[in-house]
Amino acid sequence: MSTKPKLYYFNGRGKMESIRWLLAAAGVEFEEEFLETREQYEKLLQGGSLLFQQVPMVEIDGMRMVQTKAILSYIAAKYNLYGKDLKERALIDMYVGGTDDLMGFILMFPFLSAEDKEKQRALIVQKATSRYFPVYEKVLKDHGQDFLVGNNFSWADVHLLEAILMVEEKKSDVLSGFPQLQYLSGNQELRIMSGKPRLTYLNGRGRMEPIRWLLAAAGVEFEEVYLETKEQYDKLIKDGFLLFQQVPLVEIDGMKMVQTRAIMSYIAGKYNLYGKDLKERALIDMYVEGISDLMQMILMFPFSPPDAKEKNLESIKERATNRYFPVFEKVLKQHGQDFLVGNKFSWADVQLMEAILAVEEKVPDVLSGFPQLKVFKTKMSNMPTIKKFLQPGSPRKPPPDAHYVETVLKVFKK
Ligand SMILES: N[C@@H](CCC(=O)N[C@@H](CS)C(=O)NCC(=O)O)C(=O)O
Repeated sequence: MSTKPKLYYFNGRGKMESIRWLLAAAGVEFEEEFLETREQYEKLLQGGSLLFQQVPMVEIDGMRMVQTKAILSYIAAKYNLYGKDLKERALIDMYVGGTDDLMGFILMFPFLSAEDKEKQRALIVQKATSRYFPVYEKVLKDHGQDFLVGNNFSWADVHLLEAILMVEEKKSDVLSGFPQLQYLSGNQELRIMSGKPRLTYLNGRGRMEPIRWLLAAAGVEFEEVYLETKEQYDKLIKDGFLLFQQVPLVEIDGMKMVQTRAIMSYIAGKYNLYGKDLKERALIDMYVEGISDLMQMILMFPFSPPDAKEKNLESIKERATNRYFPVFEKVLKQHGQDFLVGNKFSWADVQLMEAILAVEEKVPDVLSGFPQLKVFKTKMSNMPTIKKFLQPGSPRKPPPDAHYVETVLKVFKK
């Protein structure tokens, strides 16, 4: 199973383009296999990959999905682009449906004769300007928000932007009577094009490592800026990047986020790793905070004076074995599920996996009395995104060494 979603289609827009748009808008990288020959198509058929003998087909999370709408719904829900409740979802479905009808006029355009093309171009512009665009213009004007539904970026916005650009290709000034849509398209383009989250921290684990874990587990690629000098750090403060003059800093979705916990909540929420309701969220928060307390001891370990190291190591071992790991061993044993909360992969699982590996580096046999955690570790290691993160060359950082400690002290010297 590949880590990234893999898309099977022709090397052109067609029905796959909306899927590409939605993945791109969610910040998810994907692979593509372009169908060029009949043999390729037949191979897919024979392998049983195409439920209705049709593409688009997308391999994602161990499934071979067909039916464009079903694929889009799955991606929208997975990456939190599908509203916060059923009513928002209904609204998004209606808007996406309308936009889709408009796009239907465009999809067949390339296959028309030159004469029919001119007629179709006029029809597309007429439908866009008299039926569909006025709806969205009014919605945006009436509620005065940046996005179509629930003041949140959603699939409806992504789909509309795709349609706007397609209609603009047919008539470049088609938005001239639609000021709200002009704003929306500029705004969303920026958002979608703004690309990967950018992480600023030292070139080591520290407080950024759980953020790297979470993004990696969510399958999100990111860029990193490493602080090597005090001047770099002072400049960030001077330029107003660091709200409390501290890193981690994560630039994401147009925000300059600081405070590890806030950053991780945002990422967990955005990528649907934060439970299905407030109660699941509360449980995830409790687990994550407990694990963070343990991780705090590991975080500070390299900075402890040599004569305190042995004692501190003993405390880490004691707390892991007697306080934290037994909790998760019991949770997993009692509900018998693969994941800590709600039978679904969440931020809590990511955090526990990071902690298990970090403690094992210090106390290799720490899991000897925890059979459930051993199974959990194996399962987590085989999740495609985590598997990839654990491989050499990933953004995962090595344990802190003397050079790292020196750099931290140098960069943050008062
Ligand atoms: N509560 C903050 C604490 C951040 C923090 O202590 N960052 C350290 C680096 S790991 C820092 O920037 N220290 C410089 C300073 O506090 O002046 C968070 O979780 O992000």
